[in-house]
Amino acid sequence: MSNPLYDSLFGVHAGKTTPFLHLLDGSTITHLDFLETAAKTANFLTQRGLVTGDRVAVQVQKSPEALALYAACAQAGLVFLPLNTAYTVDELTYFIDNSGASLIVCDEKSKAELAPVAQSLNAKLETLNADGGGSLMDGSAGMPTVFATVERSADDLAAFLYTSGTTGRSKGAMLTQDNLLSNAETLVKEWRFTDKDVLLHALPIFHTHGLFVATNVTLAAGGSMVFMPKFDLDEIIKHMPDATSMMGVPTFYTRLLGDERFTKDLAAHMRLFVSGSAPLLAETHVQFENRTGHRILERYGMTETNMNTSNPYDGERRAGTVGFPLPGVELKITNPDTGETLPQGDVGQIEVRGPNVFKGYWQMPEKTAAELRADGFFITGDLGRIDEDGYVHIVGRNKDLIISGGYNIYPKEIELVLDDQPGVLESAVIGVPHPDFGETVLGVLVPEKGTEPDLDEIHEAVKHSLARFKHPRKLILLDELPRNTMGKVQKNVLRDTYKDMFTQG
Ligand code: MCA
Ligand code: AMP
Repeated sequence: MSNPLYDSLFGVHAGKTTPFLHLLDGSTITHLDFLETAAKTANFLTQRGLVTGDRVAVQVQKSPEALALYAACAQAGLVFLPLNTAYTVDELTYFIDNSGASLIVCDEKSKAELAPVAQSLNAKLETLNADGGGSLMDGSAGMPTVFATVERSADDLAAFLYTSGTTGRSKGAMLTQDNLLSNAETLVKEWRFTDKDVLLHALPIFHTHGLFVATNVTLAAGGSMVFMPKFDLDEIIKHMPDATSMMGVPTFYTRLLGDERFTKDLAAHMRLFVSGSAPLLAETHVQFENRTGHRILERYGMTETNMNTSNPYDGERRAGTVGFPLPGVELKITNPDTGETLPQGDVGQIEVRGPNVFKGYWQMPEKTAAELRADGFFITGDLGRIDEDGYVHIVGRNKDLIISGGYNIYPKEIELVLDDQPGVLESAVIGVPHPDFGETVLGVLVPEKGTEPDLDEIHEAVKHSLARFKHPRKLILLDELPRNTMGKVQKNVLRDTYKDMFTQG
């Protein structure tokens, strides 16, 4: 094969006039239409001077054209770099600079702010709006509907996804064609996807879950998707009777359970609900089964590894566990200090190896070496154990991370901003339980002696630097942070003190 990812996910559907995307206005986009848009876009990108291996940084709303841009990058051998639409210009500047992107594709609304960034970093800029308008599609409109697929091998890079870290600076995870393709093909088999499947797609397409799991699995199976711009309870409920499957973060499921229109009858045509990206409470699992008769299938993955484990399709889907390692994925529990494998049943750090595991962090050899062992095992930073039946349980994290509504938030990144504010001596950012998002962000500030920081101004400063979902929902002033005898801040003490802040009353 000349380009495994393109050929297996997209090219394989050439000429098919069956639906690929069902849109909310009732219209349908066939595989043929979709691939023609992708080919036109690939022609345009190439004509704009992009060459194999160039990075394309994309911050756009979810649309069929945005998905076609992903296909176009695969076809033209470009590295697709999707970015959360919530990111601020400060955050974007770092990603564009660090990745050395040759092209930025953004919404018309961000153009004025991003044009100087593009110019200073020597990147081209095109626009793509939520309705498909903008210079990217204007430029592609007159292009040929066929494109000679660029040769790529399984080990070539297909995508970069930025993931934050405990030091505050984001790292570009380099994903190869095979990382994406092998995982999609495994999941199709494990979750029994076929060309009869209609997936409710309400996730964003700038992260692994919505793009490399939901979309790639549907493509690999030849199915179709009800393609929603975002999670909208009314639309989910409206379209569920026509669908067969849904993938979502736990917030999707708690929101569905909070709506009385969500009944056993409504879900009768569905064959599979998948949850991931954050822990699904055992309680949600049980309530869901009581309401619908379906057991949610929980799986576990990461940006760097795609999916690692899954509960079984046939067999017991055990609440509070993430199931078994996927075929081809090795998983072990090790001692975080020595790296030695621990006896079965002990809690330790989760390490994984397999064709799904990324190639390393872009231009960060030390960070790569710290997390990806020479023998191929990746240190996930999650803590877990394997029970006597082989089910993997995630029991905690060995990394300072908050997961809010499925989005990862690294406290360090927020603390760096808070520490810089006038009157702030130091800060600690923690995650506390939240009924909708699972966890939410709380900022604890210690004022400099004799000062009283202006909390409104601090909220404003954070707004300027960081994406909305990272903003502390509340800031609290404390005279000092709890510390252990080594002087290390005891975040567990803070988490315990404030654990009921958003869940009571
Ligand atoms: C929106 N807001 C959030 C979040 N989403 N704040 C914290 N955490 C969030 N996740 C902000 C909005 O900007 C808004 O701010 C306010 O919270 C309430 O917005 P709301 O309308 O309720 O939110 P929404 O638009 O309905 O979004 C909630 C959501 C969404 C549907 C849960 O966040 C979402 O689609 N999450 C999925 C994330 C995902 O795909 N993760 C996968 C990563 P204001 O009120 O000020 O306007 S991949 C991954 O983790 C690995 C690989 C894996 O295993 O999958
Ligand atoms: P990210 O790096 O943004 O892709 O997030 C990956 C992290 O999400 C993992 O390291 C886990 O901490 C968490 N995660 C993903 N799926 C699950 C799950 N099913 N249960 C608990 N945590 C999960």
